[in-house]
Amino acid sequence: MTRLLSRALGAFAFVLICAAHIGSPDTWFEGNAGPYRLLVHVSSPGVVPAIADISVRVYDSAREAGRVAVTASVNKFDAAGAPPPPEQAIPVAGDPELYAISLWVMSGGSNSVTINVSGAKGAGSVIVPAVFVASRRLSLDGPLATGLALVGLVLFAGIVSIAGAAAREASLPPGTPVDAARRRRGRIALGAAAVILTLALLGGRAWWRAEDAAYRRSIYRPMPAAASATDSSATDSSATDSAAASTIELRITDSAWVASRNESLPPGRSRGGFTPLIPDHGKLMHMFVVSDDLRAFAHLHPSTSDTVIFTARRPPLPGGPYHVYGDVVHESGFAQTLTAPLVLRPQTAEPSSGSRGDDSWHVTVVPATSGVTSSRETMVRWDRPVAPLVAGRPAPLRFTITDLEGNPVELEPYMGMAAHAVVMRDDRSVFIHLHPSGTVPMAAKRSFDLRTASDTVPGTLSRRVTATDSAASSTHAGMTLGNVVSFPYAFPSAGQYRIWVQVKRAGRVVTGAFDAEVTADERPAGG
Ligand SMILES: [Cu+2]
Repeated sequence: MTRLLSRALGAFAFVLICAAHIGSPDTWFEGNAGPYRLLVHVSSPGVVPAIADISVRVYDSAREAGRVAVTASVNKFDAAGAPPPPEQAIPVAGDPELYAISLWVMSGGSNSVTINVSGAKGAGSVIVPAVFVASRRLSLDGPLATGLALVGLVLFAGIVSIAGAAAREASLPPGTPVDAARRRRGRIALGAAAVILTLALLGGRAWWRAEDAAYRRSIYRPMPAAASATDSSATDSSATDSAAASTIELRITDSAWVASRNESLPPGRSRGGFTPLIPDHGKLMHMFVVSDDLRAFAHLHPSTSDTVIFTARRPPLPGGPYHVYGDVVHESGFAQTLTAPLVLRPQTAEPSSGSRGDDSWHVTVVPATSGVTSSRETMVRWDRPVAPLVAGRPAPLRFTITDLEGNPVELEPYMGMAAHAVVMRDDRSVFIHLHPSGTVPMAAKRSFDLRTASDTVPGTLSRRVTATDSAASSTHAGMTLGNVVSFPYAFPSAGQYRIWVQVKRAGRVVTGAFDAEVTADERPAGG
């Protein structure tokens, strides 16, 4: 019985599988709501439905403390659905700029959090896309499971013996001896109660298992994908500029996705639950190719004709085991990272760092603790906080870009952004692509900003998002950028991380690589 119960109560606790960005499910967003600049953090509960904790930092609002009103609401990506009324966020004691609120997330997938701020400077609001997926399975284990199993055993024995005793002597006056017939009746009742209770427990177990199986099916996994590389037919490096250049290919193998692309469906019809892809910074996929020893890194933009096979030109990366990460954004604002292992064969061309158009790559030959950059003219310095990096605690990643003499340099937008960063844990359990605006892809934000109540047919919204994305990518002339870039973030877990930071200067992409050691949060859980 104990075995049955403990088995029914689950196998192991707290299995973290993955989320839209690998291993880093929280949303960070820095941007403006009307006259106020905000830093928004939305914690991902990892199960749906559940409560998400949201914190909003209203920059430079300390003087207005108590007079700034912050409200928030969670809204599922659903054009027909009416948004819920916003709820009031509570000022956090001890921090005059910080407001906190906990809101229910009722359905998984692409959601958004709308933040409204009003104060002396005026009022404004901002929509922050947030992907909520079931990424873990909570279950019972250890002392709690054993304790509950023991309680269950006692209850079982209690009910069975009460049933037996009731049938045997409930109708006898006190002190009357029990005869053989009553004894037999008692035993029959005892047996019957045991059989009925066992059947009820078996039924309960079947129900539990069905629920558990349904939940396991709802746990999010990115679309499966496979990566491969082709070598150019020619052996000399002069072939790298010909059509027969070596390529790296990522192919989505999700059967529902592939079927929806191959069959002649009306444009935009979605199958397999995913809406069509929309471009982010003008690209349908941002492909990152990272060697398993983290020394070689490439940020590529493959071309595709069917959104199933994505092909990029191979940069001069050294041979060895790699993993490919393909960041895509769906029309619904749902962002996911497709991943697949890849083995690159060594090439005759010497591995090197460089860039070609918007594609860039960086090969470090020494451990990257000090910030090795891919350029001989540009330095990227990490303005590391004095305090150690702690898992789960906000620590903006700030970098200063200078020339070799330490003078500030002029940055250019790299695909419409001041900077791009990739954060990866050395065991590949965390992979995330950050911008100074946070973890939210700009395309996801646009899909919420441009959505109207009439966008009920998949494909209509994506056309408008595509139009504004290409307009935004081509009109960043005159955009003023300092030489300091900062990414809002908190490392999700303790461990060894590598960070690649990418900026553009004088028409060339500069990549800096940094190592970070993140320690565990020593504070008690829930603090
Ligand atoms: Cu980027």
